[in-house]
Amino acid sequence: MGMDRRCFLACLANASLLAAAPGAWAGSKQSVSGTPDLELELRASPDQVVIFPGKPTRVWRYQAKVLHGDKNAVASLPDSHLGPIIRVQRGQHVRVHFINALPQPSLVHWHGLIVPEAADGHPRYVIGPGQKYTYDFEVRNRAGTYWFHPHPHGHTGEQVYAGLAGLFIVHDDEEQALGLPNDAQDVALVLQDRRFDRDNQLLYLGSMMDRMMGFVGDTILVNGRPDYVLNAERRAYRLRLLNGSNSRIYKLAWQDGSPIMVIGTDGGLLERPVTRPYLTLAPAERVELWLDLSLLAAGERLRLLSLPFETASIGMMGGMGMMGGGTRGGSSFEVLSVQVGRGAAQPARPPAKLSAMAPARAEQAANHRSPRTVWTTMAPMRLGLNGRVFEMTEVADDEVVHLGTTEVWRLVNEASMGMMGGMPHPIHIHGVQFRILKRSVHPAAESAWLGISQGHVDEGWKDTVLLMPGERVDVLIRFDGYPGLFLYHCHNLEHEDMGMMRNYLVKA
Ligand SMILES: [Cu+2]
Repeated sequence: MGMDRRCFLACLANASLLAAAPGAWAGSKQSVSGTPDLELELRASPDQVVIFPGKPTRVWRYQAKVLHGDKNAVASLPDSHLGPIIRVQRGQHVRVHFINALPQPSLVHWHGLIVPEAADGHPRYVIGPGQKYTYDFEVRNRAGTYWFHPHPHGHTGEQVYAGLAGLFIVHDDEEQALGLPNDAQDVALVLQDRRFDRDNQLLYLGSMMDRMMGFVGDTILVNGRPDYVLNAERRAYRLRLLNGSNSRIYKLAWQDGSPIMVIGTDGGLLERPVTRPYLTLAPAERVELWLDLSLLAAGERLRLLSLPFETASIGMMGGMGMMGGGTRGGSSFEVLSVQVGRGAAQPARPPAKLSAMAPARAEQAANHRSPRTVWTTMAPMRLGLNGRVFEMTEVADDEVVHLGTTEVWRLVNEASMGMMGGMPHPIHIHGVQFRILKRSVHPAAESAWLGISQGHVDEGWKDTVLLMPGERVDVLIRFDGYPGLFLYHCHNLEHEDMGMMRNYLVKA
């Protein structure tokens, strides 16, 4: 808690310094000049919404309006305080004027997008209440489901928790030629867990344990609503799932046991559809599903469950089953249900080929024989990366990469296996989309790992990868975005806020 406060004050100090610095208001230095294709005002402010009968719930929310460009580029997430959904075409120049109408410093990170450093939402660009910041970037990413959320150091968890999470959906020509389900059949679903008090108000971080393990709620919300029902027709759907939870990992499965068909991951479409018996979805990860409801009977209800799983089989916590019990695993619970309509079935097939993807091989990286290694570390009550915690502008010698190069990063989650019995860490790297080369697991942690490892979709482009206790994952990263200071961190938001985050520098 002390560390949090210190960071908060440091952030404020930083904000005031930056406010006076030239360029801080101008957004990106590498911005495209001229009139943007899409210009938005995005405002974050407190609001009240009715989630349960009785008192409305106090939330924080984003609201956007189009100042210039396609008026349909912004849509609200239906019946939700989350969102909005911003839809763009690859190659478009986007300018977003962010207005912080919150009582706290904030800023916007465009999760998964390759944008210049000044537009990436690094916490050093935080702005205070009442201030404004302009994000200016060209959409370089492939068609896919990206998202945006606050990133002020020490307060990301509470701000996302309060309701700040929107979707940024990119379309491109390759994707549009596929004729995938669109309009009402293209559905975004944000999965979150929350706790509420008797007055319907959000509760956050009850204990030190919440902070160390990550917050878990006892109520599942989809698009900000409990007991979520998607009313659907008997035809094919494209479901875009975002795990917008602070720390909860889902093991998703259809209740009828049918396999889950996946067509996309964090960075867009896969080469071809794949199926999984269940899906493991860690915080910040996205998957796109193909769901053919023409196969179901009229009026049927299909439930999406989260199945129980262990997070660790070793050490104190795992041994006592604390992490496996109750909120994280324990028993199955329903995430959402799909109510199938009574109209005629309209069968459809997913395209056999979705997207062109070059194979990813370790040999493409100059350092493949000696990968750059990132260890999760845990000094007592101090989670870190390679033994370090976040410092606003600090970069160590081994945190420098060069623009235009390709590297293997070996992410290792073995150090935390001891005292706390192991914790999952979803690692997010800003400024890039990467490929997963291989996973392996320490023998002592294998049994828990086997319970979720069939649910990864490692074939596609990723910006966030789950490291289970005892796991190591090699990822292939090409630094072909922008030079500057970018972040890599745990996307368990409580871990991130405690400092399990570091800068890396991309040198031009
Ligand atoms: Cu973590």
